[in-house]
Amino acid sequence: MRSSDRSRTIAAAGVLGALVHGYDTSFTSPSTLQAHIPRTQAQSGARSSGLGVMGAGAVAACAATAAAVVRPGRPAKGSPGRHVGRTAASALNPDNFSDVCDQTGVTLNRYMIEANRQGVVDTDILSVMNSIREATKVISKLVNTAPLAQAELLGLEGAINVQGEDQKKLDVITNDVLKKALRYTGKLGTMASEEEDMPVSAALSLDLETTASGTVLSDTGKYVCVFDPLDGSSNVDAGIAVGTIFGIFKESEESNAVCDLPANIKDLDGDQVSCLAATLQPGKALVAAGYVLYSCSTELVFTLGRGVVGFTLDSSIGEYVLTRPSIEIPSRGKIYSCNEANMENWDEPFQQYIKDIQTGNCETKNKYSLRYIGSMVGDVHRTLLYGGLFAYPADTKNKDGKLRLLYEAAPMSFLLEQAGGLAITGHSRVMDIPPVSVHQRVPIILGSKDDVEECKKYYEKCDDPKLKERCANRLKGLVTA
Ligand code: AFP
Repeated sequence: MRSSDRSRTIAAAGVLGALVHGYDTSFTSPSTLQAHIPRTQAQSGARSSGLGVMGAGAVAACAATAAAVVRPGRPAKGSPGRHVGRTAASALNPDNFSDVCDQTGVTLNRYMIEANRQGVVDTDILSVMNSIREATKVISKLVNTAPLAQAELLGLEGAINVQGEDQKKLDVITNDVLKKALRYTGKLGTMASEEEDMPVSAALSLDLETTASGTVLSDTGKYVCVFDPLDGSSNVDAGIAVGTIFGIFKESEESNAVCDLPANIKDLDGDQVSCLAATLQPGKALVAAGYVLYSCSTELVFTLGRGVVGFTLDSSIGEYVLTRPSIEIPSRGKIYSCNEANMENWDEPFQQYIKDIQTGNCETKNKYSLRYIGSMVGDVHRTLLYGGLFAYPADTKNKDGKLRLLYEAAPMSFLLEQAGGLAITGHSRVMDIPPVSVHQRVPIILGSKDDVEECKKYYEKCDDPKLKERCANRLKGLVTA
């Protein structure tokens, strides 16, 4: 647990991981990438205590929804995202759940209770996921009803967020919804959001003593949650798909590690330094990650480090219901997704790769189709289900691309790897990059394993030393972005 007097300073991020979190910061060749499987309680044989086979919440949900008659079915064979035979580290098998309510199917609550029973997650993660569930239901409602709400809700709030972008009211509101929901778990040590300039203690700047209901919040959190509450928000006025992205790290138990503080954060107080140290972990340290897509339907897709599962919000009962028990990305696709307007500025290998898949001058000889929403969650969701490739590569203007490592690229990479896909920056694996700042950007190319590997060959063939150096430096935590 963090305490305000704990003095932790931060080293150059390349060493930070090793010092603070104890993981391997060495270069991992993307050509030998394997799905990252974090140490879970299941893997260590530990088992958390507490909840029975069917929690009271799940029973109540079933009873309360007896009028609903459709039990969500499984995806048909060959349908997008169908499980195709994962063995190791696969998602929970809902066929083994006893007493599933015929009316609702497997709700998210029920699924998480089973995950806890099976030792995949502890009760703290359960609480954090409960908060994400409740907050994203509210965000779904806000997004869906935004055009009906007051006109000013759609407009600019007038503030500029920490990225220097116009901050829309919905950005602010959704950030608040998620932040408050997460704080009230009492299970988080630290939170970092796209909308905040620095990570914050989950207990700080909130009246610790008592909430409105008189509940005392505890500062016992051992997890760190990073999130982008409303990614793609510039699309929201046009009613185009947007999403929430989240990632959950575990706070290091070696919290007294002493590192050197980079000059630019010397003004931080002890708590801020602790929060920063807890937050700056590479993707391979994530214990859970996912997104919620607010579109024709509201889809929650996540990984607990054991495969990928998908839930759909059934608004008639206000519950997320399991609709994709195990998602595996096809090993090849026929769709690429990127902002092609940037093509002439892209790194040469990516330019060449795209030209070749456009014309069929590639391994499959297929001419790929372009689909691009400009909303990462929507574009990644389609890529996950249909296969192919989503990318926001580096270009001459943006040498680190546009997307944020901590709360966009890393969680999505974890998810993609858990679904059997890959995520690279060009030469290196996104999950291996130690962040040096909360809002650090990183180039990303993710998707079907064979497509990403084919794309990576273009980078390997390219002997541009500057490009190689940029990739290598990111892995060493030498990026200043
Ligand atoms: P906004 O949140 O400002 O709409 O940005 C969305 C985003 O971060 C990501 O969701 C998209 O993939 C990407 O930016 C789109 O960027 P371009 O508009 O440059 O293509």
